[in-house]
Amino acid sequence: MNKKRVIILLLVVLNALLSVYTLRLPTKEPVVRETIETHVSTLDAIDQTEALEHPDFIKEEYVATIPEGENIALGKKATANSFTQSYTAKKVTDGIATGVSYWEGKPKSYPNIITLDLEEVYSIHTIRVRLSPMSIWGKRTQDFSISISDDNETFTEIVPSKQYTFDPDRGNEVQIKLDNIETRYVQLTFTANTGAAAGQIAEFEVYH
Ligand SMILES: [Ca+2]
Repeated sequence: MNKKRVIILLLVVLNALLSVYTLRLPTKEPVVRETIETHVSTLDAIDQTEALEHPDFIKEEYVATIPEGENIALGKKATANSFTQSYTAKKVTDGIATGVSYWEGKPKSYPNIITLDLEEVYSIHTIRVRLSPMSIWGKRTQDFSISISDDNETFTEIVPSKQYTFDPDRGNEVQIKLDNIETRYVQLTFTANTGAAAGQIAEFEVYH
């Protein structure tokens, strides 16, 4: 064996020894894992599903609930004691809640009274008062009472004046449940509106 071969053999042996040594080197992985696990256990992270469902993180998506039955006000005659510009009472029963299809009383002339004629006596269970759902119709409150009549002369108040909130994030509408009241005329008397100087309705719906 010449000198060159001896050197090569020694290098091969040295390389083999280095490989064995490297394989036997203690890995730091268990130590690191232990550290991480320790921290994770103390952090006790909030369950992701729970966090996503927390009301502070979620903006509830409003889904309108249409009252049961039929809107018997649709296409019926509505009259008011006042209106402004082109926003006449007949706009509240045309089935269009958006755009300029709304009634607005004369500004600063409360009460603004609007009366719906159902043309015959019906048993009604829900009144739905709507403004345009577009966000340009910002959140507001309107105060009104509800009265009924069979002859359009003598009215009986069935729901005293109350402040109702109209919020575009909630469909810009309010629904008032009634105990199956029989009537031909339904009247709303407005005394306040924080979004305008008079009562406003895009659609005045009555369900039976
Ligand atoms: Ca309308």
